[in-house]
Amino acid sequence: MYSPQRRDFISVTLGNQAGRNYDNSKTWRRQSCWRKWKQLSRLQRSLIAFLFVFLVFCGIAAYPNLSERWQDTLYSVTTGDAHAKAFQADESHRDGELKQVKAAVDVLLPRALPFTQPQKPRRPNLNKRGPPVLQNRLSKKENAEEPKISKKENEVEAIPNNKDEEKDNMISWRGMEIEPERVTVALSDTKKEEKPVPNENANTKEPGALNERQKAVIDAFQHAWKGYKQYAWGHDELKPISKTYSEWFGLGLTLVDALDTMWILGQKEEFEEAKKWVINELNLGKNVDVNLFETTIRILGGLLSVYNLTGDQVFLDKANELGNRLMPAFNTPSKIPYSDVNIGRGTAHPPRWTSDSTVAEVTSIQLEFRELSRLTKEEKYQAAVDEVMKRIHKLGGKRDGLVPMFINTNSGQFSHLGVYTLGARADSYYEYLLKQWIQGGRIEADLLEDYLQAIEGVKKNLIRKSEPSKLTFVGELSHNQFSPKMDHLVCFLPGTLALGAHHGLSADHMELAKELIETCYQMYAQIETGLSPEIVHFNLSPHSNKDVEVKPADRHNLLRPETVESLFYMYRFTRDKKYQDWGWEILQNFNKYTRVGTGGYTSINNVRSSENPEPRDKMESFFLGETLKYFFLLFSDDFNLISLDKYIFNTEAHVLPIWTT
Ligand code: DMJ
Repeated sequence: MYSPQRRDFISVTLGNQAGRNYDNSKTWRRQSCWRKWKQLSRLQRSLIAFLFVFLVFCGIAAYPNLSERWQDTLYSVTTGDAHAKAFQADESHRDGELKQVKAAVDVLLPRALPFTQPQKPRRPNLNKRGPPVLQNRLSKKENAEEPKISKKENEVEAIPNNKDEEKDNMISWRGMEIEPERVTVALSDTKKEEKPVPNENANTKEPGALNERQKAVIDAFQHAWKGYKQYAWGHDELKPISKTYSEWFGLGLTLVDALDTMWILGQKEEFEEAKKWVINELNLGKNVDVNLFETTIRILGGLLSVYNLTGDQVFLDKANELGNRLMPAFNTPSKIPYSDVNIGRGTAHPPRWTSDSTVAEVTSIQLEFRELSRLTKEEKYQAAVDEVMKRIHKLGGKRDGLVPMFINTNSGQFSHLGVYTLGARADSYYEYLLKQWIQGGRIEADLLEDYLQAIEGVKKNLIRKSEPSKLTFVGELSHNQFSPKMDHLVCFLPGTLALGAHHGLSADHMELAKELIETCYQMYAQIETGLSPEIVHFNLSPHSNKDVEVKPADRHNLLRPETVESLFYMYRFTRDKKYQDWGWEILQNFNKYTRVGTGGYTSINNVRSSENPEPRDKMESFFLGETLKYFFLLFSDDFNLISLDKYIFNTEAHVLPIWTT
């Protein structure tokens, strides 16, 4: 009944199982296998052959998936899980353009934060496109908001609670990790303290030995002050040519703006004299309409700064009085403040022709009001300005984090949509996002998120290179049309980018800062007087023979500080002397073309004419408040003189402390 093969098969199998006759030789095994195969029936052989082919086919089909898993496993074994996650996120970034960025960030376990060096640029991912993602490393149990970005478009990865608790407390963005610092940010916390915090960070240090360039700045200051004192004492601005003054708010704008500069430059006599004026003459109850933003950054900021430096209570009392008088500006249907306040009557209103406010103005009063709350323990100041930021954070109408220039005080919505600039009416919105985040100890995630998104928005929409020298510049976007127009005001940006990198943000920001400060310097160097015009247009055509064009209406120079300000930051963070040298050239050109013999400096109408730059007969208060202060700090090699690890500058160069416990 059974075939001989079948019987043989059985006997061989048994013999093998018993292990008898097995001498471990390959010859024996080859012969035995072949014999076994020959002993099988045709049906059995076909079945085995089919099974074999099927298995090979399955193996080939499954190979790519398996190999990816092996790669990841191998990667996480060799580099750690966090890196593996980042690696995976990077890979997923390759899936096309990101349309919307939204992430929730929270902070759980603050600890002392060393001031970090910029991180090395990450391995470039050539396929990566679109704006950034702020990764939320918050554990689910902490009620993290779900990331709202589809995996396909870009990855937002809420990394689960793992053994490494510290990881959960980091704000992570594109692989860079920023640890928060414990600060006295919550007003409810500060309320518990009994007394206002006095000037705990006061910098009462005498300036060290001065170098020649610093002495030249002191000389410039004294010359400017001489004109102001003689012809404009106690008034807003000096008109140095006509030897008189102009009034804007009638609050001694130049005098108050210059107080902390005098202190830092060691001009003690002048300082004491000016202080007496503040005590005896500064009348904050005047029936006068003032601009909320300008009064905040110049006068409130100036008073807080000098309180911070000297610890003299009189300045804080004045600041508190002014803060109170400015508060009516926030009584609007939308909580977005009006542009103008009558500080005597306690009434506020928008400009006559519109119910809009300027976006930069309503978002660049926060550093000052927040600091006033911290010092006075009066919550209302911080509450009012935080509300503005909260609303703007959520608002539609931005483009890749870039904001329009106007906002309506009734609806609380952006108006005049479609125009995006880093220049006038938007500039300091970006600056204050970063600086508030630093001021508060780097824990307010919405500010960081908005700042990082905006910088990506700048890179994506506004950055171009000029011809023929390939200078990197920041243009404007108007209803999808790119314009190669750059205000001198935009030259705050290299300094701000460098400051962010110093506080742990991407090293890419520092690279962009280096390119942009070169451009800002060229806006001076390529002009006949060596002074920048108010606005330049860059050439994009490959056939152009110069990078910079200046329209007749844009040829003026108002003694603005932005380039000197950025040079100061760049020197502090790179220690590259070329930034000091560039600043020195600029100071000499201010002296050559804007210094008025009888005292003071004047803005000019035509930077393109070294023969006749046409004096405008006005010395802006920011020349003393900002430009000369930044020159002095740029030329100083004492990096503890207003250390950037302890202080931030408001947008008028007034010194405010970074909050610590
Ligand atoms: C200053 O009042 C401030 O720097 C403001 O942010 C912009 N304009 C002037 C200086 O140019």
